[in-house]
Amino acid sequence: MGLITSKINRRRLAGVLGIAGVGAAASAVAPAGFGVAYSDAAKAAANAAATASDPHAGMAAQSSDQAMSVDEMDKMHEAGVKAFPAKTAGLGGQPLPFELDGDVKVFKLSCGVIQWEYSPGKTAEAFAYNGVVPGPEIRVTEGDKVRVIVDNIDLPQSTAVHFHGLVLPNAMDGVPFMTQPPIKPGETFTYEFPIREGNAGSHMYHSHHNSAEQVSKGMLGPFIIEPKDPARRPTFDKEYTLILNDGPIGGFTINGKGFPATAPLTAKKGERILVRYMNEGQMIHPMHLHGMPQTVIAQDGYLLPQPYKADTVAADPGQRIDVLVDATEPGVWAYHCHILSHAESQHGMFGMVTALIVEE
Ligand SMILES: [Cu+2]
Repeated sequence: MGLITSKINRRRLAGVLGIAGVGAAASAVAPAGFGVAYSDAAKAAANAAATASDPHAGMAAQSSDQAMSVDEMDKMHEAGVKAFPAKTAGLGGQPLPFELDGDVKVFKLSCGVIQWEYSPGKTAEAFAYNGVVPGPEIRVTEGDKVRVIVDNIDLPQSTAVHFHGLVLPNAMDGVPFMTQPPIKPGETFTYEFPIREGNAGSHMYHSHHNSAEQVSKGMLGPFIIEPKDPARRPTFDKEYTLILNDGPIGGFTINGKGFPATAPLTAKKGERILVRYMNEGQMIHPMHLHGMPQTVIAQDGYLLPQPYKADTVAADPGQRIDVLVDATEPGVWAYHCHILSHAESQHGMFGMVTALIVEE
């Protein structure tokens, strides 16, 4: 009877804590009663949780020093916030210039391997377009004719580029063996297509070959289509694109960087900003802005029939969500993914954290 009770308690505890291995840890001290078992089990669970919350090696500063004092922990949290926004080498997502060939806008993307600094002093091997993560921003207008020349300069793999969200001819869809041969190392491929009316909005381009590795490692970028008639979109004073990713380069990142190397968003009081979330990762990322609501106006580039307000806006993998924020409240407002293990550890905030700074 006693044994059964103790088993149930351990199981219930494991269920509450969401940890599978708690029973074994508790059984080492089983006869001593629930209080002791709880204390030991809780410690074991805390240890397991600390380890489990760091799925990407080298991503966050989770380690085995569980005996951190209150002041030690606070100091690490403070240091992270004080370092924000921290300088790192490399800045992705900047506008890509084009050349005109007649009336065709010609963009060039090169593919290669780089070392990418995702957080101060921390680098990882990345597969990049034009040497940056995210790749540079391609921005065109409905009705444009577009050519994108992709040069696989020195990837150790073939690749192909898919223009995610664009309505284009099948042969330009960028799926090896389905619509085109793979672009082998040393080869180029030219994509050319018109930008259709009705396709305005926040889109993306990314690898569609060995994509779980190539996109995770940086082969992604924003593809923004302006409406031919700007009156068809809500107005705003400035805009930001936040590309979310999770994977081998820095774990949880916004625009290729993890906190404190993420860039803050800024606005003067009274300004309205547009934020384009683009989820290039493999997990959902509910982005929570403190202080002011977000008005969701578009999904995958398409304007919603009825915008709505929310304080936490999730983007599924592959989705783009556009929101407007009226910067009504001055101050430095935390802005982060609300899957907390994507944003904070016992060593402080990291990963998908930035801030909206509203100036008076
Ligand atoms: Cu997240």
